[in-house]
Amino acid sequence: MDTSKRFKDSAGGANIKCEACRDVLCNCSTEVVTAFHRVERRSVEPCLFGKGGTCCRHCNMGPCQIIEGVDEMVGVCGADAPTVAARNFARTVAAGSATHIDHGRGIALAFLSAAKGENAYGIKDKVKLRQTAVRYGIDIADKDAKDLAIELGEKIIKEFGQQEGGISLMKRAPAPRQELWKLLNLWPRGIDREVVELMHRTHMGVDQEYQHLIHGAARCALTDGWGASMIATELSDIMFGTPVPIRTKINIGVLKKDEVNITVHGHEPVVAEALAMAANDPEIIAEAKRVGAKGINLAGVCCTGNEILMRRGLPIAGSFIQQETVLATGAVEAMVVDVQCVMQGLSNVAGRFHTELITTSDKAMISGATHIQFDEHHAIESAKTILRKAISKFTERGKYYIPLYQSDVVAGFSHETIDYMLGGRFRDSYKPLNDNIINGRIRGVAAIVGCDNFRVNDETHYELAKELIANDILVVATGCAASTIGRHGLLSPEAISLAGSGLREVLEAVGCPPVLHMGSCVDNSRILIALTEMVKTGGLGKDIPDLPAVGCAPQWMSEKAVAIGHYFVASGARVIFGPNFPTSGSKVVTDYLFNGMLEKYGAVWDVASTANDFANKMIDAINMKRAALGIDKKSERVLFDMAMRRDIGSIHGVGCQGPGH
Ligand code: NFS
Ligand code: SF4
Repeated sequence: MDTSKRFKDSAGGANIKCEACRDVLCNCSTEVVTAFHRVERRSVEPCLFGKGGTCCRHCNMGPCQIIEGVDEMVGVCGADAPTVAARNFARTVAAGSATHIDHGRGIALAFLSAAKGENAYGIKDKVKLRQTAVRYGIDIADKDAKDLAIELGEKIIKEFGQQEGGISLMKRAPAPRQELWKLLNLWPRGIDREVVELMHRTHMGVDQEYQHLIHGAARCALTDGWGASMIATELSDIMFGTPVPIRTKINIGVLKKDEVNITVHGHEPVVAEALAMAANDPEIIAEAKRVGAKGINLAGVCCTGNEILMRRGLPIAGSFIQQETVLATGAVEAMVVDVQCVMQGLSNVAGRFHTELITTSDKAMISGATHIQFDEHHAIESAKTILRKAISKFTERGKYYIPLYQSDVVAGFSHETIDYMLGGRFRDSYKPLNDNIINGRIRGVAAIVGCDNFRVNDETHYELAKELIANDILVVATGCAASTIGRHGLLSPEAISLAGSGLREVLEAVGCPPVLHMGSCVDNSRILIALTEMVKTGGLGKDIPDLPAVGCAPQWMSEKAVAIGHYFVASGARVIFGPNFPTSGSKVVTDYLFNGMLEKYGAVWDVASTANDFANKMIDAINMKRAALGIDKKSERVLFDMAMRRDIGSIHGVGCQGPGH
């Protein structure tokens, strides 16, 4: 792997100059070391046992490295490869689910405070408030928004600690799926309970039957998708507004040379929303001007970026793999972080410049960073303290370099927006989508979600997205995959020209880009609802497994991605991961996940490596579903050619602002 090329890519394709050699930002004199360097420098290759999921360190008789089929290579306790691989997989699901559950809980607590008027957030989407209250069985008659929100908030918070009774939002799923979940004992009982139970079951000497572990992991993952993640999405929408299509920009060039650059990184939108509100305060703007800045430029990184991009149209400076590069420009006064996907390496990069790295959550501190505890009950005051810290750094900015690379995007495709755009103002509906899938203009729907990863070629996401849209497949995207696709130009309506003729016709009529940005990773819950609506609209089968739809995470990195993948599979959607799979050390478990799950759950996992490999598998999966529905027509697989590649080149925004003073 060529580090400098990857680093250039993460800088939006530009040569970020270093202050001494004015070449690609290396580490020669600035000693800016990023993950692009660290991944190259690591002298030890990833351990095959660890990578394949057959290293067990669940007790102090180990660690035990297990080789499937070799008698001497079972654990000291006798655990074999399927048990260990399934146990590790389940624990990954538990950890991933826990992050979304804690995120959902944080949002629910903030929502209840907002309802009681105890913080600066309000109730923006009253329609969704009422709809959600009904889903929780609340009688909405004669209740004002405040009372309703308090009742809803209290009810949702109880669901986290509940022991029995079931997760309410699962009832949004297609009826046959709900029946199946009941039949298979997959309906989560309480949100926290499922994670605690799975941690218990994966302790040494508890659950040791691989299919049973995968089943436990499925119930836990469903708690994430249809429970905590959906709660996070819905309550964030009610508080901060349900996204509608919005034009903005993505990539490192959104930093501004003459403004105080503040990047917000992490996941929960409460801090970023408060910063956005406070940054509009005339008093704060005046303070920024007093230090010689023209204003305050708030830009996102990772999923916090996706949250404020979707709802406020604020730009995204970078995805996961760009987080250090954004700081390596030397142009960022402060990076404000909360939780998840925040790399420790940021502290070193920030330390090379005037940049203040500010942690805000009592759950997450980083050595070398400044901690300013965010107090949600005094959100604006907390935000102002953070902004003032950043403003004070502006005059300390030294040499900097902001590449001009940025791409125009249209984001904000909540499930409600898709419903509205496709159905029109007076008949919100998925019917036009279903009709166009049935008549073959649209072959199917694909989701490209999840992380980007320093060990994977950065281009997989957009190469894959191009292939899919060229083959008349409507693509939806979330998380860092959406940012990556955005910086390569495919979230813009101009990219319609790259779509196959059938898809193009539909997109031109409704005015959507060929890839719909549906939000952050918790917003994968929007995809669950979109799939459900497609089923309920009719004509495409009775349950999610019948739909010509498939999902993938080509560069998965975090444990959250595994939890997400598993709730999609347990919901009946096929999921393809890449470039490797976390249970590959056990053929037995991997075969069960890739084939055996089909009979019970109606869907399976799969793995692919290159964009072409993914495209082939995804198109085949969609074609198979079309055939089963009896709506298949002969349509040729379009291969991406050089002319199409050149077309996309003209969509990228290119150039540079030149080196700083
Ligand atoms: Ni999802 Fe979003 Fe990005 Fe991966 Fe991390 S920020 S929650 S986990 S890296 S997509
Ligand atoms: Fe080894 Fe069994 Fe202990 Fe795991 S639980 S470390 S396999 S002895």
